[in-house]
Amino acid sequence: AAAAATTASAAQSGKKVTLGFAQVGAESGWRTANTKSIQDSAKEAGFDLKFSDAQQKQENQIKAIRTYIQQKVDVIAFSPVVESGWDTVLKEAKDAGIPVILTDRAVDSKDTSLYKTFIGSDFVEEGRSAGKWLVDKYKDTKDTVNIVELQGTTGSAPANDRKAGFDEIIKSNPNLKVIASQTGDFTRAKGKEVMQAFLKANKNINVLYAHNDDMALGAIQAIEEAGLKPGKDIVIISVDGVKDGFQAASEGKINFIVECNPLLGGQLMQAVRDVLANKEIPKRIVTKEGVFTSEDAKRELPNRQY
Ligand code: GYE
Repeated sequence: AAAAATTASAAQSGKKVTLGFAQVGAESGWRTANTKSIQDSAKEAGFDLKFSDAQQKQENQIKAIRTYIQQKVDVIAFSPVVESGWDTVLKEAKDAGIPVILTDRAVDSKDTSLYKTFIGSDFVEEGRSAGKWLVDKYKDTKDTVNIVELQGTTGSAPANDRKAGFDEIIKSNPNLKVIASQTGDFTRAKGKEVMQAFLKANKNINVLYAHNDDMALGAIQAIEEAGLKPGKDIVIISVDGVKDGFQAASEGKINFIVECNPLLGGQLMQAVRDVLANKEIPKRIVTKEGVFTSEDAKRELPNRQY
């Protein structure tokens, strides 16, 4: 209670609100857009933003959070690189009376009092959307459909959930078979490398499901270098909907994109204000998004901001 009073009085005293944000890294186009949204929105809100990039390493994020605790920031926000292993550092923040807001990715902590809210997408639903499109596409096919999957960062919420949602839906058609599934760490370089290995090991790949656009874009290079046509010889589904993804989709190289909105900055700053004003806020704030075929992508591309 004493600590809560301290933050409340900091907000009331007219002193600039300090927000410590521990970002995952700069692994993808999605992440770049997300970082920009947070930086722009903090500026607009008049907050003092302390920003760190963990280069996709949990230990770096934990260090950054501990630094924010020492600096006595008003609020800590972060996008946890993986789901597990946060209880200790979150408890340290709680004991210091510093509220924590999760953005983009979830933690699997049993004690939900360790954070105020989680703002982000429903990744299971994204995986389901990808699966539904595929089930529909192959509903009349009698042959086996060989699927390869490029997973996001191992142990991350979007990798776990996008896989789970997709698997849940494609189960309904036993012809749809995931013949290989590996992490591409959400990056183009790794997406390309793993796709090259997939192509070498498997003669007959019909579908690629990539957990983000960047890995799909890397894989497209590998597919073209192997003399195959992305989007035709191999049907491609990805998640995010960044500009480069839309560009590839509008050229017919990606067949279906499930949108994941990176522009979380505005909602985050509002949540910071509410938390500091001791307002009740929902424990879960889900962002809204859509799905896009190649045709949709062609229309949408000129409007894409990121
Ligand atoms: O899909 C991917 C990024 O956590 C939703 O992280 C985010 C994911 C996004 O690297 O491109």
